[in-house]
Amino acid sequence: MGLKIEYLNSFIKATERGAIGAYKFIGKNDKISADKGAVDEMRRVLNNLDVKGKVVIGEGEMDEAPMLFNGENVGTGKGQKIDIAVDPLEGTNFVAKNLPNSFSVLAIAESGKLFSAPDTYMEKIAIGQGLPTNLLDLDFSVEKNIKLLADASNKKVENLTACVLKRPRHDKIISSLKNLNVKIKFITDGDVLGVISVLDKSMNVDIYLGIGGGPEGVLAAAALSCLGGQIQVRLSLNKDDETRAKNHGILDLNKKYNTDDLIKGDVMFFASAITNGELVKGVQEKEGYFYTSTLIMHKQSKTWKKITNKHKK
Ligand code: VTB
Repeated sequence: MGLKIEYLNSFIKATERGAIGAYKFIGKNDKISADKGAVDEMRRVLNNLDVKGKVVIGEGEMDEAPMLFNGENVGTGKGQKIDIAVDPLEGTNFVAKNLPNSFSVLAIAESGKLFSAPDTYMEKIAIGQGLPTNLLDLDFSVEKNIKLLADASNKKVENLTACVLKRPRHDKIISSLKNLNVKIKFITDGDVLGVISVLDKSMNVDIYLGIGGGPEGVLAAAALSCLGGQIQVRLSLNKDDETRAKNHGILDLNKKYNTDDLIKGDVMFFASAITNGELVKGVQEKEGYFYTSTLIMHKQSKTWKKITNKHKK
């Protein structure tokens, strides 16, 4: 069945407005207001859409009382039942400090088809399209994964680039990559873009490795699933997190999930830039209008496009 094609035109408004909502907080050193600006705007759009939507990846658990919480129903209640994953402001630090690559992000799938990840850490390994299925594995050493990738993509190990979130927890991965002479692209935040950069040749990233947010992992998986990229993930939990994971119905805490376990069936992915991004331009304000640029992907129609729209202020 799949998602209705017209959702490409309606759901884009949710990330566009999310980006505009955060825009006025760029460089204001106020992460909380920036996030709230994005959430409020995105939520308003979602509640006007003719769908029976359920947020399966949101801003947190209901008892923490945020808006767009996990389990929140959105939409008018008329129309198709769908699952929604949101990150209204991916890269709060980037907006607060006026740095590139902050986005408002959303993915949708048919009801019951998106993995509801808890808000915990997650190990991730991701590669782009056109490679053998399940080529890499989180249980292989970095050396083995890199060699497999080099062979499969017909490149020399030293010509591969790995994207890694700069954190002390990645020191071991980083030293293995250095020993192999792999090029490293460090990011300081924003691993949704980090992961999906394996899809876009212009970003020159062959593999993403490391531990980041669980919800961000599912959003990135939605994008990879649209274009035939691959990700494997596993929750990375401390003691308190175990209850969180169990509340999400996860019984096997050590399970490794591949792209098709995270995203089943059709999926759409939207990312509107807030500050300027490597993939699309940030929000611009000119002569009474906001201009937003959004990366859109849809699995069933094999869509990958960048759209700039004009919004009256
Ligand atoms: C991760 C990553 C996100 O924040 O959640 C990170 O997935 C937080 O990691 O993309 P630390 O706790 O190590 O700071 C982001 O980078 C931005 O939301």
